[in-house]
Amino acid sequence: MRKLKIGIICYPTVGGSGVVATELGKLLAEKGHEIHFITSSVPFRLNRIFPNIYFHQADVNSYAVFQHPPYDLSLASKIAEVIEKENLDLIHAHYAIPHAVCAVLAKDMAQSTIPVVTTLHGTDITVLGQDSSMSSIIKYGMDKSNAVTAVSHSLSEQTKEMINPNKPIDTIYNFVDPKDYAVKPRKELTDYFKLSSEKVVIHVSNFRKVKHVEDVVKSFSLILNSIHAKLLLVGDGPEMNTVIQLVKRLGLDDQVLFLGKQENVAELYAISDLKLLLSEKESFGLVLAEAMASGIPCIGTRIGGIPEVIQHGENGYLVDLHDTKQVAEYAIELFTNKELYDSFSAAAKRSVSDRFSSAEIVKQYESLYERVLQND
Ligand code: GMT
Repeated sequence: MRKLKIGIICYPTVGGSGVVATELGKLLAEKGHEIHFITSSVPFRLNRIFPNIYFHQADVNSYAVFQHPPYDLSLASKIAEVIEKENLDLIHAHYAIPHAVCAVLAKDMAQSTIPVVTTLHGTDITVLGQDSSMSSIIKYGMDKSNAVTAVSHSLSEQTKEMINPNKPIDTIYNFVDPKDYAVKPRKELTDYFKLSSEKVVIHVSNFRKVKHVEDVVKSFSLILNSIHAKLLLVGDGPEMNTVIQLVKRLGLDDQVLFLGKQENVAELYAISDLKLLLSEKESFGLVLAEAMASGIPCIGTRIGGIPEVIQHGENGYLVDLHDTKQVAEYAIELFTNKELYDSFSAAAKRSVSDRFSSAEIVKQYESLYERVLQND
């Protein structure tokens, strides 16, 4: 494929969509494309210098006359500037709103015909799409894009039902680079976090209400009736205080460790045995694929895109929302049957390399870029 100049618009902070956008940019750069991140700060996963990756900052200032800082407009102006100055071939916006809409506005400002590819990550559709005042601008962003992708079939279907866009939606799954998760357990971490007889259960999220971290703690407390274990809670967010209170109430202070936001989750997966993700909404659950790449079986809710990642009874288990008893039963089954555990662990790694490996998924994005450029 010919080498392209690609502008990537995403949220730069910790979060699945920012991770996917940044990792995609890095992998495309490794393949020789020139990548221009246009974001409000340096994406947090952009932790190495690449000669063909550029960063353009959209400054978001507060002005006394404006009640809210004009993020979207500053970003659109910056995108328009970069389209012209760098002579970009294509824009890839992550999130329909605001980013696809910003890209479309920028294209118009720059009087350009540059194609816009939009990737839907979930929250824009599953939360904002329910708000009728937002659904028409989401539809606008999608219809004005040259191609739209969603990170799971579930999200594609849900978007069609809720937004009814005129654009078809391609499903391109999220991805991980399996070699990033081939990490050996560090002895000092293992010694610090657990006794040798203990299993480690891990949960990673932004502690939003939809993640139901309380169900993770309740399930863990039931697991403790049969298994010596520790729970690592990684991340931070609005529900943190509620979770802290629950841990206290259940008398689990010594068994539950709050690690806050962490960047190097691969090292934590390397010392973990089981991952729980018990969300009410989840378009894909990138953290599941990350854990599976480390050989960690996962238990997740039968919600959104999770059943496309966890294959029930093969590499993990699916449960109904709030069914903490079932979570504990499955966890105990895995912890007490080594043969079963080992087969789930191997299947978890295999399913990531077969279905969610970065090398394969990046090719799918490149073919899509080629397609929109040919149709241009
Ligand atoms: O899960 C979140 O709250 C963060 C959100 C984001 O924008 O980063 O995650 C969404 O996008 C991820 C990457 O595509 C998906 O893996 C998550 O499942 C999705 N979150 C939800 O759908 C709630």
